Amino acid sequence: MNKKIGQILRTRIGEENYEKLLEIKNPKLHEFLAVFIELLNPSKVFVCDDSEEDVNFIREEAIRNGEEKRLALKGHTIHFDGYRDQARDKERTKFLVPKGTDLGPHIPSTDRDEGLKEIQDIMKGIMRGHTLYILFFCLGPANSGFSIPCVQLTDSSYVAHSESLLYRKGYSEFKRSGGKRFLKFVHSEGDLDDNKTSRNIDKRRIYIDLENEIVYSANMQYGGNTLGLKKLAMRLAINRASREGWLTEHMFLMCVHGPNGRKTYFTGAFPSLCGKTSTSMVPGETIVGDDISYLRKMKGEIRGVNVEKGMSGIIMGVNSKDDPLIWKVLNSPGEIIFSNVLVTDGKVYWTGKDGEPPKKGRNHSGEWAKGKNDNEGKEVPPSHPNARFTLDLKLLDNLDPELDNPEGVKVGGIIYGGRDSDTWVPVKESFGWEHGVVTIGASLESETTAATLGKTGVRKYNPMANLDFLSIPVGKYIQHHLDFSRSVKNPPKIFGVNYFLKDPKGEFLNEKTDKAVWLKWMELRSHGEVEALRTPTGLVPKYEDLRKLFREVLKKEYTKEEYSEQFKIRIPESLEKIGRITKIYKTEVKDTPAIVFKILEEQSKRLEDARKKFGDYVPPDSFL
Ligand code: SPV
Ligand code: MN
Repeated sequence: MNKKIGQILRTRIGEENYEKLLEIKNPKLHEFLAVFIELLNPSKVFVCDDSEEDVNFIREEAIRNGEEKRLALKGHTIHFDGYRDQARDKERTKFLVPKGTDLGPHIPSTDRDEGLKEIQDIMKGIMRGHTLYILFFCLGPANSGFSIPCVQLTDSSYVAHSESLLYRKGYSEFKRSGGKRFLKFVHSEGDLDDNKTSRNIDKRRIYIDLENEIVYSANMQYGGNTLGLKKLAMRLAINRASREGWLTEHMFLMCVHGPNGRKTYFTGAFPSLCGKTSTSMVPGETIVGDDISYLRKMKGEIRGVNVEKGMSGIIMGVNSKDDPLIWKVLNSPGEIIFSNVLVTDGKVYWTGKDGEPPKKGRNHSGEWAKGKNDNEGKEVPPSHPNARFTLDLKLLDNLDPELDNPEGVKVGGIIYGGRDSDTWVPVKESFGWEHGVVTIGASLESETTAATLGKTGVRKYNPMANLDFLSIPVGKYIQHHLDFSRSVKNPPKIFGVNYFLKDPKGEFLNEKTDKAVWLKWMELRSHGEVEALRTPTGLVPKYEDLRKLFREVLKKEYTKEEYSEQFKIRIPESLEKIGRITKIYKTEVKDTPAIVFKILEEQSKRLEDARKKFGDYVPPDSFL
């Protein structure tokens, strides 16, 4: 170790912590730590290795500091984020870019030099009186072609505890490999108020320095803003992946079990609150991950891994009927952090849980009773719509055995889904890779819900459900997807799903449990074992195949009327959608690849032709 750096570390962190760092032979790491310890100026430092003893210390710290409180069931704890710190803070999240860099209007950025100065001023001395936890993790399975070592600095024991559930341990990986090209995350919750929530709201910032691969996050606690390895690392990894020819995606990874014990793995990208976690947890199938995947070309195949090893899922709406697997886990002892739900006498309640809501308790707004209004006169629900549960996947009975396979799993299909009340059919397959990338992935939209601020039912463009995290221009990202399957003999099929179709009265046309059937159909399609109907917008199931699957999977009679209504091709809405998407690519995405327009135009032409022949709304059987 460099002498000066060694001296700084030794005097600031104590002999025991220093010994732990000496085991890692990486001068860049030592320098990074010394620089930031001087900047943050914590009163204490704790270097966490992979031992159970150290992880337990973090767990206990969260209780001692009051950032988490124990609940009635063993292992369960509750954490509250500030009332205005309940979701990803898009406004204050920015990429730091050198002068003259243009990432386009969808990707917020600010001048790198100014941004660095601003955030370093905010973070100067921010940890006075706090303990700094230094944590090592590995994104993706350890010791594999997918692994990315990471170091997290944080003064929040809640953040540290959450990450110990969500990410693979990395201290041994750093010792083994030196942690070459590691990603760096620097977080401070800043001053806390009496409720243990961040006080200095005006100084909240998330600044992403792509050049040094450092993310700064200050004066906030909500996981999406603070858990460095989640969406902050994802932004860095998207950038790296685009330079190295692989993909970082906002995707679950799951196994769909086909006939005769066949296992087919699917990834799926959905914007928040569109059923991503619940799809990956469909009964009968097995889960590898519910949020972020890395995909790489290996041995002529596309292979994927779960970047994480835990789950931080939305709890709203989880009930015993629709989500039996997660329901059981949430109601059993085990290590689970609940956030922003209602707590009454040590028991938790969330919107949509079985049973009656309690009349009072404590939630993200403080003491709560039914009818409570916030400062703006808005009624405070018992739990926040974005309230979450965080756990290690090993708590799940349906965990797939391939989670830690260093070579990942072969991806047999890719699914995109959004919240769409009137256009897409419940499930369809693209004509091929490019058609899928353009008309499904890059055309993804989702309607806003009551869970997000602003008007409901507004369609938001969200290519690959990844718009919030893109660290390269949108056109470049799409080109990268188009190129990705080159040199792969049988690339995964691309599917689009829509769980949110409504009838004219506004009632959903499908049950939540129907997705189990769509998954089985996609599994069969990915092996060419059922036929499909060729419509202008893609390949859709045949009635007989779905009828059989509904009987087998859900023991339900699926009628021809339901099928015809759900799978009719809605030509006016489909054309309007192409119009909206084309406009965005023409006016807002300067670097749109030309093939995007070509494929969208061809789709319009097919729809126009079908309209001439069959009218506006075309039952699927017309395409027999
Ligand atoms: C999402 O919003 O997509 C999440 C939760 O998975 S967060 O950690 O906020 O990103
Ligand atoms: Mn997510």
